[in-house]
Amino acid sequence: MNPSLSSRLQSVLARAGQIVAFTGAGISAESGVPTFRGADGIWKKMRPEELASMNGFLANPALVWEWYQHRRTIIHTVRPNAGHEALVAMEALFGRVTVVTQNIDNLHRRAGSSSVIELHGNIERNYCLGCGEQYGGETVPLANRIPTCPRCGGLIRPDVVWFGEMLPEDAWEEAVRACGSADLLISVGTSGVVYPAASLPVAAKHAGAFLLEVNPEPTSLTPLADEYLCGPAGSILPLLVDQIRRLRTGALHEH
Ligand code: BV8
Ligand code: ZN
Repeated sequence: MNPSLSSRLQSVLARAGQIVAFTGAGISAESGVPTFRGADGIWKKMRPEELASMNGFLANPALVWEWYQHRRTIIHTVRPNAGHEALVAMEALFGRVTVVTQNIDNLHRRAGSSSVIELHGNIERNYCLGCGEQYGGETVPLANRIPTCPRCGGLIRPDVVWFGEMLPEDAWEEAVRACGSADLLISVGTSGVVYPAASLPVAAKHAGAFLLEVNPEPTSLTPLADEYLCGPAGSILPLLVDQIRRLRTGALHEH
């Protein structure tokens, strides 16, 4: 499959200065990380509110820790895929690609992206509910005892954004700035249903960005996209990089 890029997209790629890649769970799917809403979606088996919320955590911290440990185990066994790596290649071609990710799996950083904004935190980090002290991934439940803070005895929780929680202010501000000044926003692997993150591609488009969506299925964002490339990120993004290289060498004439 060779996505024939529209002449509009080709001209955007030929001169794009500010590129933002807005990513969701779908870009990590080919690494083997389950998405939330797909057929293998982790929310198929359990309700997100029970697990990815403060109430859920306080009601059953052991279950929530077990869920995050399960996801950490998966993430420690997987590697970034060709989709993550294509965004790194794009960064080399354009000098900078700002990755605004909803994912907590650290795969963009592991792939080598140098500008990653984590809207929903990072599963490798934890912090104390009592005093806010940060703890790393080595903090794990021992014999089902929930990790507590050696400083103040408070409960330690994963450093991720749960439902009903504010996004980290600095990450949000940085993401809004990047999306507001993007020439091209590539939305990859997100169903676009969780707010306020899902408002970012819309804001970018309204601020004048060319909105490109990469997803094997249409989403709520597709009607707004200037171009929709239907397919998995691991195939589409490397092809996009290949077309950019050919555009650069003139092998792909703009028509
Ligand atoms: C907040 C971290 C308030 C934790 C996550 C009603 C209407 C509107 C909003 C709300 C509402 N009720 C409640 C809300 C607010 C709520 C929300 O939006 N709920 C939704 C469900 C309706 N939002 C919040 O609570 C946020 N906070 O609003 O605070 C507030 C305001 C002021 C003051 C105080 C508080 C916080 C939300 C953050 C939740 N945390 N993750 C963790 O991971 O455990 S959300 C989680 O799901 C992800 O981070 C991501 O953001 C989100 C969506 O997932 P996606 O990444 O899109 O993945 P999904 O599975 O859905 O889709 C995968 C896609 O990939 C699919 O399209 C598929 O086709 C595609 N795909 C599959 N394979 C591939 C592929 N694409 C490419 N290649 C492939 N190979
Ligand atoms: Zn503490």
